[in-house]
Amino acid sequence: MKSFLEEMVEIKGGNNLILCHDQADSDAIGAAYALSRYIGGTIGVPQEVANHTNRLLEELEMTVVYNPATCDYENIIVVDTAHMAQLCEVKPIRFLVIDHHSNNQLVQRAEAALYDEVSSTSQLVYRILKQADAPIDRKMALALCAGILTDTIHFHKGDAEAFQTFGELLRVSGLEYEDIQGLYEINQRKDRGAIIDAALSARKATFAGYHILMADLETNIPTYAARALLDLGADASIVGYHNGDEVEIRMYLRNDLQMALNIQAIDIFRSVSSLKKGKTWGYSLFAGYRSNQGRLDVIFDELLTEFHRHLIDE
Ligand SMILES: [Mn+2]
Repeated sequence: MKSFLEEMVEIKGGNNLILCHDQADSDAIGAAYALSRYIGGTIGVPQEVANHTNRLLEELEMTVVYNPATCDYENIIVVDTAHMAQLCEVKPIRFLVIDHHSNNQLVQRAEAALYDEVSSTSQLVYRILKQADAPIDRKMALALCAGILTDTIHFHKGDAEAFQTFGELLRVSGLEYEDIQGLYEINQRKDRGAIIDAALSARKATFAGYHILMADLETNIPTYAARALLDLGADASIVGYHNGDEVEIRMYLRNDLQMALNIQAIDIFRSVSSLKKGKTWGYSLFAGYRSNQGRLDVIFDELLTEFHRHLIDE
């Protein structure tokens, strides 16, 4: 049997599509970018890239093709994706997979897979590049480091390989930690003020000893604010942004709360009826929601009920 590296060598320079999940995050984008620099090809995203990834896209000066036609490509490599549903209407028939999520349902159907439940897909792409002895330049290193930094929630968690790979990438590229951190920092004093206001006016509920913080925000940076509330000590941080008809919500869970809930962050969003009108996405520790209708107070109440149900009632 061919190794995964041999598969990559075989399609190198071919008509390749590297396909990310919808709401592609920095790990999907970073892994796809670095892989594309080795094997060549187009980077595809079903509908949208996650907002927080915009600065990384700018730095990498990369082009993403939205809603790519799978029939236009000879080889399709799906990255950082666990379920077909995450690919929306872009459903490849023959494909390869590189992923790290638990319960991956694409691996079985893939023609070949590099699958390991490590901290990020970017680590797995780094393994390929290293085995291939491929040169890694500054942008490739930035892409992979960005994937590792965000999938470990800025090293709130992370396996030894995540730290080691991150360190090796800094060393070979001459990047500094601040270069990657800077991609996700809020530089505007006004925006930092909005996050501080959100934290100070947050609603706190404690169930079974777990602290759940909920806040709304006037500026459309809920992912940053949710991470700030997590840093503050929340076990679950939920931040909403509301503007006219537009509603955006982001939630982070700390690992031990997720284990206690025994349900993924994304599944909490899916089980709340007021979130059925919009679009939900995410994975075990993070969930996002977007809609053009909805009331944050109603949604927050329902989310709290859901936490209560899992932590107290069951
Ligand atoms: Mn990932």
